[in-house]
Order: sequence, then C-alpha cells, then structure tokens
Amino acid sequence: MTYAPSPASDIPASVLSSNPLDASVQADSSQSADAPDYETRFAASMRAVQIHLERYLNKDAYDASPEASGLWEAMRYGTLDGGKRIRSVLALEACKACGGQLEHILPTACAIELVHAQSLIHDDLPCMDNDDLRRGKPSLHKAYGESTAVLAGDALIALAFGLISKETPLTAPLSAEVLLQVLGDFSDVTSVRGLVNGQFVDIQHEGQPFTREILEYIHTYKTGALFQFSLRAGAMLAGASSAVVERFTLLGQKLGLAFQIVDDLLDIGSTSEALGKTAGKDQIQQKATYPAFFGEEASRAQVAQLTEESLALLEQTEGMPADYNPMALKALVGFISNRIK
Ligand code: GRG
Repeated sequence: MTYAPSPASDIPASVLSSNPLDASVQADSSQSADAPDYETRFAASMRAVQIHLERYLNKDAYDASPEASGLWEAMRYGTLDGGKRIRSVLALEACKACGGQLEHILPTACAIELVHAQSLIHDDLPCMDNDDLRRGKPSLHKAYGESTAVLAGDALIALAFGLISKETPLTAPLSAEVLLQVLGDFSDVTSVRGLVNGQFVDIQHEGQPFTREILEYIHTYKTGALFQFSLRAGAMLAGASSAVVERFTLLGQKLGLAFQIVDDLLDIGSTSEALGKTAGKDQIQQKATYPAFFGEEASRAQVAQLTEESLALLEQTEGMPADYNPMALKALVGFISNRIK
C-alpha cells in the first residue's frame, strides 16, 4: 500500500551483532519498565542513536571539505546537541517488540532524527514560526545565519534518504522490496503528503478561524506523520506481517496526536526555560491548538483517551513473536502523555 497519514522486549542477544552498541543495549534490558525517568529508561537507545548520528555527521567529512565546514558545523549544531530522540527511540522499540534487529532499524531511526532536526531548523526561521530559542540554545539561524539554516536543513533531508539506502544491511529477514517500501513511505512523510503539508496548512491558518477538522488535519500531518512513520518503519524493518504493520501505524497515529496535544498544553502551562523553546507562543501567533479549541481539561481528557487506546493496541499479541514484550513501548506511551518537556 502507499503510506499516507490518516487523521487522527528488548533485542534478543542473538540478533545483536558485534558492534560497540551491544553493551549499552544489553544494559538496557536490565531496566524495569516502570523506571520513572525517560532519560534513564531509554539511555541505551538514545546513546545508540547519538553514536550513529555522530558517525553520519562525521567531523572528518567536513575537515576534508574545508570550504563547507561552516555548513557541516551548522548541521551538527542542529542535530547532535539536544533533543529527546523520542521518534527514533519509538522506532527502535517498535522494531525490538516485533522481533527485529538493531542493525536494520538504526539507520532509519537516525534518518528520522535528521528530518526532525531539519523540520525544527526550518520551523524556527523568521518566514515560518520565527523563534530564537531551540533545545535551550539560539536557534540555528540565530547562531549561523538564515541562508546557512536553509541549506543545513536542505542537506539534512537529502542525507537522511542516503542514510537509509546506504547504511541498512540487506540481511535476512530484510528484503530489498521492504526497504524500498520504507523509502517510499519516508518520501511521503517528508513531502507534501506529510510534514510539509501540515506546516503549510498550519501557517495558512495563523490568526484565522479554524474547525475541528482543520485542527486534526494540521496535527496529523505536521507532527503525527513522523510518529506514524517511526512505529510503522520499526515494524516493517522487523519483517512484521501487514496486519502488525497497520496496527503499529495506528499506534503511531495515536501517539503523534497525543504528543502534539501535550505540546499545545505545555506551551500554555510551562516555561521557556523548562521547554528549551519559547513558551506561550501559540496564543500570541493565534495558532490552531487543542486547548484553544476544546479548552485545557477536554484536551487532557483526549490525551488520556489516546493513551488508553495506545495501551490497548499494545496488548494485542496477534502476529507478534512468542517472546513479545510490550513493556518498553508502554513506558513510552506513559512518557508521551505525562511529559513535562
Ligand atoms: C520535512 C521537508 C520537510 C519540511 C519540514 C518546517 C516543517 C516542514 C515542518 C514543521 C514541523 C514541526 C516543527 C512540527 C512540530 C512538532 C513538534 C511537537 C516538535 C517538538 O518535538 P520534540 O519535543 O523536540 O520531540 P526535541 O527537541 O525534543 O527533539
């Protein structure tokens, strides 16, 4: 099928190859699912993503190309320093839960982070949401200038596609056909069938009256698309059946919406210091948000409902491996609905 966003365990030791990530991933297995803190619970997955991102945005590459060193530096600034890595961690955990291998999901998980970083860099530009603060430091155009910010974002998108296609090993059970499907889905997500679409409609509706349908549309495309892709790609690259892939796609849809509603609530109820980005902007820019349309209490109730529905999806065992363990994904559902930054 063609992927389009619709509205609204740990890796077994046997699948771990002899790479430097083994120790950290295995260390993660010993953590209990009810560990309260996201950074602690998912430290190993976050570290795995960070190590690979560092490698892809390798300093040697720009040392060898001194003319473009400023661009490399800007790309590293926008990608490597900060961020919760929630989308890539979801992709890793989805793949693990479906019995997949780290080496098959890691390049795609890192590509997701590259595109996410790009979307933040471009979103902060004066011609978009115009923000000076991101991840607790000056946004990229403030640190490096607007033209570098545009070019750094452009380069990150293209690099993300190369990363999936060049770095994903075509070892069993992964076939070239599935990898091509993942690349096709990634194209939808990064194009006018995904984030760009949501951003366009979001900006068009600034200061304008909006309906519930428009609100859902914006959140589904602007934020939900990348969450859906993260869960879906995790299942696909694990070689899951199409029924499981669709179940994980639905899970990503619910989690993406919950994540964005919480984001809307934090914009009202938190501080720039805690968030690392400017709080209170949605009201100033008259954005289409859940609290603006439904009120805060009803928005929280919708997050609670999406959380319940997500947990129920994770209870389903049909098509899952015999040693299926949903605890890590359940912990991520809890983090998404209760997060404070
Ligand atoms: C993908 C080609 C292409 C273009 C992007 C600019 C744009 C088009 C889209 C903007 C999308 C956007 C900024 C959505 C907001 C999503 C959101 C809630 C971001 C905050 O995510 P966190 O909290 O950030 O995960 P960290 O810093 O933790 O990574």
